[in-house]
Amino acid sequence: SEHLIQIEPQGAVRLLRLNRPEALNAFTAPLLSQLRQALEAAAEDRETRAVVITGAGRAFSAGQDLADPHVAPSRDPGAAPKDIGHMLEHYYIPLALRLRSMPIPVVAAVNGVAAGAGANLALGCDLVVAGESASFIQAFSRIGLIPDCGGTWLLPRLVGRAKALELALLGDKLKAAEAERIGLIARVVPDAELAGTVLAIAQRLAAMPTRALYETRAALDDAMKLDYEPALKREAQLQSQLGFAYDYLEGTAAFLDKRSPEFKDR
Ligand code: T3D
Repeated sequence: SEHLIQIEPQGAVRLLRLNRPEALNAFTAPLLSQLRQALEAAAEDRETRAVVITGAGRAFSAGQDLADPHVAPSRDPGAAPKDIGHMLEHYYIPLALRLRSMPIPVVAAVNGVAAGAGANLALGCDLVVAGESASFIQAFSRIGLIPDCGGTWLLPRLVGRAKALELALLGDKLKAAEAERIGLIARVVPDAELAGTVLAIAQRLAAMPTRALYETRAALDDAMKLDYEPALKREAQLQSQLGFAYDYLEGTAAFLDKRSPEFKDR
């Protein structure tokens, strides 16, 4: 079948490129399932220690393919209405869950416009780096929908309720620099430097203690729903586990020996 996700291994980093450039990498069921499978394979491969997701061509992704006959409402008044909830249940939710529970860090390299579910796929990654010509659009309200692919959960956590509602209700295009300014994304870089910067970040992450990175994401997400004292206790619990792990032994030994650590846990 067609390679809608191009998989490009670069040492310990695996780059996944959304590959429907002629359709601005708009999502179809096959593309979404290939992306989920590519994440699954990266999670299972012990040699892979970081993932990059980017788009082929001028866009990151235009979100759901609105011309896809499987989801596009029929204009024939006699036709039975389609339940687009199935698309979420079978494709977007499994993808969003797989992304959010990856054992290794995932960096989004946003190379152009990221709209609708395309924006929220990027925002669900651990680090979001965008080229300066990139932009983010919560396009859903424009077509009568709500932010999906994690948007309702991610947006208020990333930028607070006021900005989340501004983005979600108005559905305006937000330039990368403004996205960085309001804390929606981590960093904006010149377009020509995007690929190199993201690869360097992913390579750095790949050399870091993977399990500690994984627990860091988990602890931050947990803390969002905990009071202060339970969050402190959760930190202690995770720290206790990590304290028994090889990477902590190696990290402290390397520090005291003034050498580079060689982490192994994953
Ligand atoms: O349905 C369900 O299953 C529920 C799930 C929903 C999840 C969602 O993601 S809903 C949101 C879907 N996405 C959008 O609403 C975004 C629609 N697209 C745009 O707003 C704009 O195209 C962009 C801002 C992304 C890019 O603008 P621009 O000016 O750079 O390009 P363009 O000229 O608008 O688009 C180029 C072509 O791509 C054009 O086709 P043409 O004229 O060359 O034949 C355009 O129609 C097509 N295109 C863009 N986005 C989509 C698309 N075709 C299908 N689906 C798209 N999402």
